[in-house]
Amino acid sequence: MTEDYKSMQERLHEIDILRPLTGIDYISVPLWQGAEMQGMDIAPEVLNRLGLLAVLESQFSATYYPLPRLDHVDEMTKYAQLSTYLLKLKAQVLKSFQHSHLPLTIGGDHSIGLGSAAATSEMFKNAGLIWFDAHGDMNTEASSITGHIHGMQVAALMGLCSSEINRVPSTYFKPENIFWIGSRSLDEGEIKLINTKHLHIYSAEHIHQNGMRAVMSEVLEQIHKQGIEHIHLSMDVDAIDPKLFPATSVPEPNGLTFGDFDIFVQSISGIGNQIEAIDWVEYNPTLDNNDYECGKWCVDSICRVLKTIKEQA
Ligand SMILES: [Mn+2]
Repeated sequence: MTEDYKSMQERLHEIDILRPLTGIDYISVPLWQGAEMQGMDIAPEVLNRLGLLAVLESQFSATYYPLPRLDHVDEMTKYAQLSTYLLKLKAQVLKSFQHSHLPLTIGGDHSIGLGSAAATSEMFKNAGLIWFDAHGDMNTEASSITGHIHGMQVAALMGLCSSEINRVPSTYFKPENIFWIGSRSLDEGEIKLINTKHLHIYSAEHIHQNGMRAVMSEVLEQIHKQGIEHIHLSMDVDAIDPKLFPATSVPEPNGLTFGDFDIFVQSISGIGNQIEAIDWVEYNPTLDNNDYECGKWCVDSICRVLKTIKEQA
């Protein structure tokens, strides 16, 4: 860790008034190595071609911080290499907080959530995390079948991993402060963890049975009960059903509908002023149709989420 980084940490802790937000920092992260599948790395570039950067600049006065590519990753040292990269993202997100800006991190694969949410947990006491995703992403090095980091980052955010990735956060999320929305593909090791730690899992099946509105009102009630005042929102597009949103690399059937997503966005407007950071990940333009319909939905949805927050801030 560099001296610069350390002194920035000290300065950050002196800042206690972060609202009102004074702007949005759009951080693009062309990372695919956390998923070990290419395609997601060009998501920011395609979304910008579809108007994302222009609309963020014109309607939200956003500033653009494109992160460089991570070119070569060695299988033997991948945890260390990815951790170094994710620490750079974390530093960038901390800088946004320092300027009272809202960091909007666009991936890339979902491993980027480790870098960005590590900044949120370090910055805000008792921070909460909403993990909108078809997957649990809470495997450890021991339980992961693939060894892909984009399935392990929440375990690292709780401090449960053993490799270098566990050192990306310096403050871990309390397991009870994490809320999984839309999960439906959980590995054996993850199910064990859910049962031993009594994690808040709101599966897609549970949402189908009870409705998104009821589920989100329960989530918001828990957030309030646990005294969580600062929330990191991590949005993986694969939470949506792949019949509706096919442009993602690890699709899982029986997902959420666009209607569920709309209700989700309406619901979080109730805590819009508590949302400190947003990730948007796992869109794979190479799997989109010729009209980039999924990409256009992403641009529109990102703006809707931001609008919800901006109106509350
Ligand atoms: Mn996922």
